Amino acid sequence: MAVNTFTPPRIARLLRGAIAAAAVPLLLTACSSADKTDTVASADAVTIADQWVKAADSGMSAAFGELINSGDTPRTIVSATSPASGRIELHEVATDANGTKAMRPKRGGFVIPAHGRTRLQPGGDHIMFMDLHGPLRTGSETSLTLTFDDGSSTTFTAQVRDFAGNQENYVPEHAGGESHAGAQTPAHGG
Ligand SMILES: [Cu+2]
Repeated sequence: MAVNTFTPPRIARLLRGAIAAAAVPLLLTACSSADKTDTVASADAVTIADQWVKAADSGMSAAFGELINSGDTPRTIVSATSPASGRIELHEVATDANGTKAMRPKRGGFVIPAHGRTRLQPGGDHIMFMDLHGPLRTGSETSLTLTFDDGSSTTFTAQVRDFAGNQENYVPEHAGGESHAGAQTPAHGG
């Protein structure tokens, strides 16, 4: 349609537009190629959603939520800390030969698959608060820091909620029977 109007100023304007349009895809390419090198820290690739902590007066509690990995490689959480508990472990729930469910430290930590999710929930994997410094009251919040195997860490807050169902055996040392009545286990009001 503009075949007869190729005056020099018009061509220059067209060229300038073409160069500006080409610059945008170049920038996008640079960003996506950086992602593929896997230099992204795990803490930047993984987010948590729906996180919460079970209300408890003393002793033990647990945190739950959904871990979401937006990156191209699996990520692994190896430890956790919180000002609410002197010690925290990463637990799984297993069923023993007697059919009794008991929790235990999860070897290798929590793995979140590439572009996948790992759900921490009652009756399954959970972040175990082994030694509460004080009561966790319903409606309050506590902070929680997760550390990955690449050394990066992420801190978030989790709301304390009432939860009555799915009571696991939270003193695994007692799961084997009554023979260890005198074992050095944390006091457990229950
Ligand atoms: Cu546990």
